[in-house]
Amino acid sequence: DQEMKQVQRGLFIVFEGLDRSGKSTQSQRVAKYFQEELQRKVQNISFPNRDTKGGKILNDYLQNREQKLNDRAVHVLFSFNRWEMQPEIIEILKNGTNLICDRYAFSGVAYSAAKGLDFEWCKNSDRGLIQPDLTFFIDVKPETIQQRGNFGDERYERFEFQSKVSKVYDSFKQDYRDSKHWITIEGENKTREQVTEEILNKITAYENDVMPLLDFDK
Ligand code: T5A
Ligand code: NA
Repeated sequence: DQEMKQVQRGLFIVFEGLDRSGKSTQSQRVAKYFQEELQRKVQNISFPNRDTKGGKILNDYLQNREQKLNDRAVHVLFSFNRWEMQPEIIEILKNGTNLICDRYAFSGVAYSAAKGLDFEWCKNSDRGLIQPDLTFFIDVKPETIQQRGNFGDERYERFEFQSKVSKVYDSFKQDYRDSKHWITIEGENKTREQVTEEILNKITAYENDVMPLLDFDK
């Protein structure tokens, strides 16, 4: 029925990148722009969500208080943490609120594969999750993040390890170079403001191109 009004669902935007690459900074700046300049509904979330049951274990693990977990168990916990949040994510998007999410399934694969776990195996536990409309990969070198404040506080914040994670992200970059859902943002030698401007331009271009109506069954 043409008379029926469909709710335009919210955009699901994800930020990916190495530790300290500027994801939180950009998530917040983009959300602020949506809210204040565009008067659009927006919400921020991040993974891992350290407040859920699974998230508490992950927090202890990342802060080196939990030592016994093996790599596969950790991988599945990160994935579980995303599954826990699916109903809430769907609800937010259905209500027409735009959702800006700091890390998602790409992180799950990148960090676990960097430990040596099989790449395809790593993808399995996230299959079927709601897919983001846009994933922004903020591309910054391990050398750069190492110079940033507080690098080294958590488990994975070591130069060698971040270099391995960077290689996995590079393979995503290759695999998705022609996808309109993945956008690599060159993050070297740019101010926070310059990075935000590029991201906002990409979002506008995406929305002018395709903004699908609510459809979670695909
Ligand atoms: N993990 C996560 C997994 O192993 N598997 C998974 O499935 C998931 C979801 C915690 C860890 O968990 C791992 C990955 C992580 O190791 P996290 O809490 O997201 O994940 O940890 P971080 O990525 O380290 O979060 P950070 O807040 O530390 O990094 P951000 O958000 O990328 O960086 P941000 O914005 O806080 O900026 C860092 C610093 O750089 C400055 C900022 O002001 C800040 O000081 N900065 C810039 N400086 C110069 N130029 C710019 N353009 C800058 N932009 C920001
Ligand atoms: Na960190």
